[in-house]
Amino acid sequence: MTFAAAILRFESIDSTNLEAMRQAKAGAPEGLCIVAAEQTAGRGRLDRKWHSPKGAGLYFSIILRPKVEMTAWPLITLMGALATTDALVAACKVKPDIKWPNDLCVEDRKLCGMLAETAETVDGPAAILGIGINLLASGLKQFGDQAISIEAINGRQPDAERISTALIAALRDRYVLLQSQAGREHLIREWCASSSYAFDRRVAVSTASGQFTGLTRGLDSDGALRVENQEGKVISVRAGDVTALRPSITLQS
Ligand code: BT5
Repeated sequence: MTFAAAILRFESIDSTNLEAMRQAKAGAPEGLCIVAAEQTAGRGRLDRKWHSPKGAGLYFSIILRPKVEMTAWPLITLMGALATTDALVAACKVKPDIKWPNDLCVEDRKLCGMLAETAETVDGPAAILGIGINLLASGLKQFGDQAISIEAINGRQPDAERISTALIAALRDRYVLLQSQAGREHLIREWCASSSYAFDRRVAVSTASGQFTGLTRGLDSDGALRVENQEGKVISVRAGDVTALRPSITLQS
């Protein structure tokens, strides 16, 4: 149920997720990590890009072959968010907020993005978990106040090696836990305790089938975000973007 981590390093690569996918299809075992100093085609969700200039971020992917049914695979993104939080606390004393489903933010600015994908391989389906962490402030100007780096938070450049070592250790621990009995309930509980988005947050939700606003009401057991819409109906959001809205002001007469 656990893995021996090995790291493949690249100076420059298209995307660590794409390389992990190629390696998984070629039979790589779970635990293989891909780390690159630069990505020339770093990927976000829905064909978006992850800005990955040389030396300015940690660009990391890991191959997993989870022994849980596929309906629980969306929990891998949430597990990644918790493991990255553990690693940033341990290595840099930074405690980010988790924004559903795949962002870590500090002061509502994106510090880290996560991209979980699946790959069909001869050894069965694999999950590729990609994690991008902004280390340096340089190169983020184009995002204005939407993005932030560890350097900007701590006032000094972080030790990338220390973060990736802490990240692999945290991923191993969280992965073992996820596959243990009651591991999923534990994960959901801890996620909710680590995210200001879990409960009573006014959000705008944008999905392939439309947009609506509402109040967050925790997570389903498969990691879907529960959002109560204006009509009081709770909708489970499995894929989409969530944006925080300012709390509505109630005027008293
Ligand atoms: C994500 O997508 O946040 C997933 C990012 C995953 C990146 C890692 S790096 C290692 C591995 N290999 C890959 O190729 N990918 C993974 P999404 O939620 O769709 O957010 C993408 C959006 O974030 C973009 O459209 C930009 O607006 C913004 N963005 C791009 N680069 C950024 C950066 N470095 N810092 C903050 N925001 C960024």
